[in-house]
Amino acid sequence: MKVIVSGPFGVGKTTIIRTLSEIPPLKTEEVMTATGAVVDHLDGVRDKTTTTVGLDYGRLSLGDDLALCLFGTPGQRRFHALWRDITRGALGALILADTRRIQDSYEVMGLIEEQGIEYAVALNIFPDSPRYPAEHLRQALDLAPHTPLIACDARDRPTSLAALLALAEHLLTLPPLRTGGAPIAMEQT
Ligand SMILES: Nc1nc2c(ncn2[C@@H]2O[C@H](COP(=O)(O)OP(=O)(O)OP(=O)(O)O)[C@@H](O)[C@H]2O)c(=O)[nH]1
Ligand SMILES: [Mg+2]
Repeated sequence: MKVIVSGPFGVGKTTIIRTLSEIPPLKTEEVMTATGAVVDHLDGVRDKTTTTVGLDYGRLSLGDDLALCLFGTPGQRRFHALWRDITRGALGALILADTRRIQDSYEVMGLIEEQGIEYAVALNIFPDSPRYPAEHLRQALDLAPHTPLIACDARDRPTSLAALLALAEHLLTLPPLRTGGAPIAMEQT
């Protein structure tokens, strides 16, 4: 089962895949430079020194006959051209959000919705993250009533696993057609 891990720049996508993966994750991290400082806003993640420039990949087996293949998207707009290929054929997405800048997740939610992919939202809680009642957050994110909203710490396996399982359970409750994700287009030869 192909699952996307997405969210805005610096929200913890690479971290949560590293936390969850049972194999050494594939990463495409590059050091951030002074040139990118104009567009790479480090508010809330000041110690961040690298950024994903391609994708992340990890895998997590759930029992003997189901493996979740976790594909992380790059967080920055300038890499959005890669999105279509990374998300193709995905059954669901875990979208990370940060309550210090919740509006940064809107664009990603829109992109995932455009692809017809069902998702759950996981709030990655940082030490200075403001806490809000769940119903306020659901309203701010304009979530459908059935969309799971969970809190996690991307560095912590139990809470990260709980977020992923909430997505998996959600996908399993949907009728088969709703879990198809975007159709896989035939390549032109
Ligand atoms: N305190 C705290 N720090 C975190 C948490 N998750 C990630 N971090 C830190 O926040 C920074 C961002 O993490 P990344 O996993 O690189 O974020 P990303 O979403 O993959 O970033 P891009 O790929 O550049 O968009 C890193 O410095 C992490 O160590 C968390 O849950 N709590
Ligand atoms: Mg990353």
